[in-house]
Amino acid sequence: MKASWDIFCCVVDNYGDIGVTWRLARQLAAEHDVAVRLWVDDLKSFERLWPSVQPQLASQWQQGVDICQWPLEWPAVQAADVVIEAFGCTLPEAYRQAMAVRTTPALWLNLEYLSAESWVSGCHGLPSPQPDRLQKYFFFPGFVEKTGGLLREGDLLARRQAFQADPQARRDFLASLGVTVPAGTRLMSLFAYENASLGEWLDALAADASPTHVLVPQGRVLGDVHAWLAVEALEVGAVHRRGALSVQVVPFVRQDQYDLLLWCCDFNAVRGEDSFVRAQWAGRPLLWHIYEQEEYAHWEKLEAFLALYVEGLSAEAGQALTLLWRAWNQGKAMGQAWGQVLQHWDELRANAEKWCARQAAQPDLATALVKFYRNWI
Ligand code: TRH
Repeated sequence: MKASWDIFCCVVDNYGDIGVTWRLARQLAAEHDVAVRLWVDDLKSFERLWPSVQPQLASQWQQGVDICQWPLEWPAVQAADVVIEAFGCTLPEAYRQAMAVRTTPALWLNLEYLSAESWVSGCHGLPSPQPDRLQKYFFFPGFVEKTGGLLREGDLLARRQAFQADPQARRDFLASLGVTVPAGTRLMSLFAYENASLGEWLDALAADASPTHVLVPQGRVLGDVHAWLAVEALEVGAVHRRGALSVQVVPFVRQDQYDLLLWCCDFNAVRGEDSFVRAQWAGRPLLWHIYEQEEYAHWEKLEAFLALYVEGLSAEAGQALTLLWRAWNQGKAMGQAWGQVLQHWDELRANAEKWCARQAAQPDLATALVKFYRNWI
């Protein structure tokens, strides 16, 4: 009989929580032959990422996953063999009791947020002692050995490479979004939170000698784009030109289509957790808008990632990228840092592929979870 897995997702805000858990659920069902149930407290946010989700349904099947609305009144269900509590969301008490009365114990995993900080490898896989003989462990995704790795579907990189080697596939996908990019134009995507640095970056792109086309999926940064363009309406599809820069708002696409958007671009600005990882698999240089935490805790995460990412770069290119990322995340001037990044463009592009290959040499997160379970049984 297939092992059963329950994944619990509480949407705190934005799309990262559901983005990560949905990706994991799909991959477990598709590649590891396990029965996956995904409990989600906000199906409306889910629908944005995956429009075939019907928010009014208490349960529904999508992509081989049993998706259940996490109800206020918890139903009597049997606890699964493996229980994933994503990002510290608290399990319903009745479900905890259902775990405690199983004849064979359930494996309970607390799937944590992604971080490159060095303490992560020391905490990954540690037990979290519980009363009533429940067995809970911390499971940390990560970029280095002794962590749980990153979400990566088995065929992801082969699909990405085939797509990037096929100019017609790129043109067709962009055309489906209403986008045409003249040859020789740098294509960039911009997915970010509100950001005070944006205006200066767009100024630099507009003043550049080479043309740039920026695609902005509908979302939180649009207010800053709108203010910079100083137009009355910012409609999806319309192209706004300023000097060497053209800016176009594109629809928020289905999660698997967002990969294609990243693969099409020469440079991707991303945010949070899931888009950040997907941009790394795109093999192209990126700019990360990190999710801000209390007491500036995100800053150490940012620096820890940068320290790893620049390892393969010359000191000058590493410095240029570091300055750009710091400026973007502090709302500081971007013009000079962007100019320096352009000077090291080819090196940054080659490093993005190297980084992707280095990460792909580690087991992916879904495989690592399955292995953890097998070793634990
Ligand atoms: O949306 P995010 O900012 O999400 C989060 C949450 O805020 C979370 O609480 C926080 O802890 C975490 O970040 C760090 O960014 P993220 O993680 O990149 O999630 C966005 C998802 O949206 C991702 O799965 C990709 C998807 N997406 C689409 O499906 N279509 C699109 O057009 C775009 C732009 C994104």
